Amino acid sequence: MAPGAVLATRTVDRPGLDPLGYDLAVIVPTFNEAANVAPLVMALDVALMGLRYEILFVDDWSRDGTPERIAELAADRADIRVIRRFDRRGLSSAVIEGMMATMAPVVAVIDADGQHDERLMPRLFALVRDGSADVAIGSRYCSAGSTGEWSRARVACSRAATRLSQLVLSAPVADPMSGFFAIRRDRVEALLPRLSGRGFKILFDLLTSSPEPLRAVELPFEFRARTAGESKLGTGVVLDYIVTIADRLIERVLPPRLVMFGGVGALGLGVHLAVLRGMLGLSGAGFDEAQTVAVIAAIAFNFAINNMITFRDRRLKGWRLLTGLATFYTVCGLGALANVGIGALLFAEHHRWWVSGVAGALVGSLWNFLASTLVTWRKR
Ligand SMILES: Nc1nc2c(ncn2[C@@H]2O[C@H](COP(=O)(O)OP(=O)(O)O)[C@@H](O)[C@H]2O)c(=O)[nH]1
Ligand SMILES: [Mg+2]
Repeated sequence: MAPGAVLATRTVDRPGLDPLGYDLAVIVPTFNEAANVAPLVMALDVALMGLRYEILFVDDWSRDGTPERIAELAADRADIRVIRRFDRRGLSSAVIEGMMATMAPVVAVIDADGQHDERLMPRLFALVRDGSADVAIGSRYCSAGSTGEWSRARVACSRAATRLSQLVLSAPVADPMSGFFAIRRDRVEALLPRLSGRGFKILFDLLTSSPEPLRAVELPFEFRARTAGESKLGTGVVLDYIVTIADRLIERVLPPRLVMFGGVGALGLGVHLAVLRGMLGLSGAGFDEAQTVAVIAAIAFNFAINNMITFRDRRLKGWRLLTGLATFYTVCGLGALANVGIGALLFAEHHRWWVSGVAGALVGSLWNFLASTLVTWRKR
């Protein structure tokens, strides 16, 4: 055998095994789909014949009898389950919670309303199981795909959204908004801390949160009309989608840690003012003393919150808290000097007072962020 052949077999990376023996978990998010769940289960049973699969509904407290219908279906079957969530809505988070509640190596998502062609699912599943793809997508736009009986306006909207999404996708995907796909569970698990979990486009969330592009394969299918019930996606969802894209764009330009550090700094300013006000009002202290105490308190506050949130993955504990606080005071002290220095320099060059002030503060804050990342919360 050629050496290359050995290497090839060794590098095929397949998803693992489920201790319960399922190959596939089908996640079905539901909200008021009472009339649709039984036909869906029937259709899945036909389409997936020969596979070991479980069907996992995630219902957000439907009041139309959906969970009761599911309970009837599940009465004599261990492979049908329902997770019920109270007082929460959200397609993405429902799907994520469903994926986390199974040990099957491959998870697939499908609408409850019959719009997705379940006959495609065995092929989506096979692509992922064989290691040919990390995620296999049932796509509404590929050459032979179709949008069925969608209204014209909705098709236009959906196309525009897809085009917009290409801005933040690392690899081109024709239908990144699809709600019909199969994915390796271990990939989802690795991405969990990065998912926004907000909104309704879980596939988009997964694709854009992966540092290395997921290997995606798309198969076209004809998007059918809803069987019963009504669509839950209204204008709120569009807004949500725009926020999600903006989120990802900002994240690409500004590291999330820097944004968080800035946010904590803004809170710290609030602490500073509160302490200053308190000192001046209560103890009748002079301004200089009050200001000094306020600075000390605000820096300690920033340290504590940054340690808890911004740098939670490098959190300092025990005696390191003390040395960390000491280095943070030093860093912020130098930052303040830089702040004053830059401000004075610009002001001396006849820049406006507020331009000088803002520039000083920006440089000082940036210094604080960089220096504390490298010193106080350095990687160990
Ligand atoms: N658990 C849960 N499911 C939802 C929610 N919103 C929609 N769904 C389900 O997600 C699937 C897609 O929603 P649908 O209204 O059909 O969206 P459309 O196909 O884009 O019109 C359906 O199975 C819905 O029942 C939600 O907030 N929570
Ligand atoms: Mg639908």
